[in-house]
Amino acid sequence: MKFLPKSKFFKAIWAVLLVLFAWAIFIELYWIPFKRSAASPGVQSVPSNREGELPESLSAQEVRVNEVVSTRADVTGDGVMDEISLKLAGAGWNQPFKWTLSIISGGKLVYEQSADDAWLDRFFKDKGYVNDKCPDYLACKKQYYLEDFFKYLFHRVDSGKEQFNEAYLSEIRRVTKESLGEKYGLAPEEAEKTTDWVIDHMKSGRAVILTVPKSPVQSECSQMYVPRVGGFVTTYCE
Ligand SMILES: [Ca+2]
Repeated sequence: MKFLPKSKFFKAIWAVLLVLFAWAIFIELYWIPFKRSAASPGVQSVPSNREGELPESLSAQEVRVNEVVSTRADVTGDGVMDEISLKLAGAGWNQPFKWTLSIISGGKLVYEQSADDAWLDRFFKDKGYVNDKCPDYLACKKQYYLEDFFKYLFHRVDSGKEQFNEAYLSEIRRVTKESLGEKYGLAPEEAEKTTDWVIDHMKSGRAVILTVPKSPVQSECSQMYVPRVGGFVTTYCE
């Protein structure tokens, strides 16, 4: 190494140190804060709404559905409101749903049923499947799960309108007695007595019937809350 004259050598050292010092200040004051702000989602330069964070190809209906629709009504007949809720779950509004219907009475779970609606999902696009008014798959699907499901879930027995003829009554009697024995383990004599109460309750016009939809065009057997067993008993099947 060829040495520079002493004074020039020190000048060069000072110049290099000065440049390094200036560079360090620049890094500390400008570059590091700039990098931090670009990486942080909390700053204003990044959209703060949730849709802004989604990839462009993901539309609102593809976001995972985990929704609970609920209502209150006295369906057990004790004069106290019960909590009825339908929990919907699916990979998106354009994907099939699974649901769980539950009824809570006096803090106790008195009914729970789950279903996987994968088999019927494609029919929501068919005109007239839900009704004639909803225009497309998504609108019909929302109409069914968010409106119609609850609308037809319960009805009060209208003893003035329903045909309580002998054939109908004996079918209610047969189905109710069977359900009380199979589902709740009631002995035949006890099941018979409880069935009498069910028939009388229906004739009184105070009975509330639960009819869970299988699809927009089919439903499960009718059920009724029976205090004697603390749960819903099947009373009639179409
Ligand atoms: Ca109640």
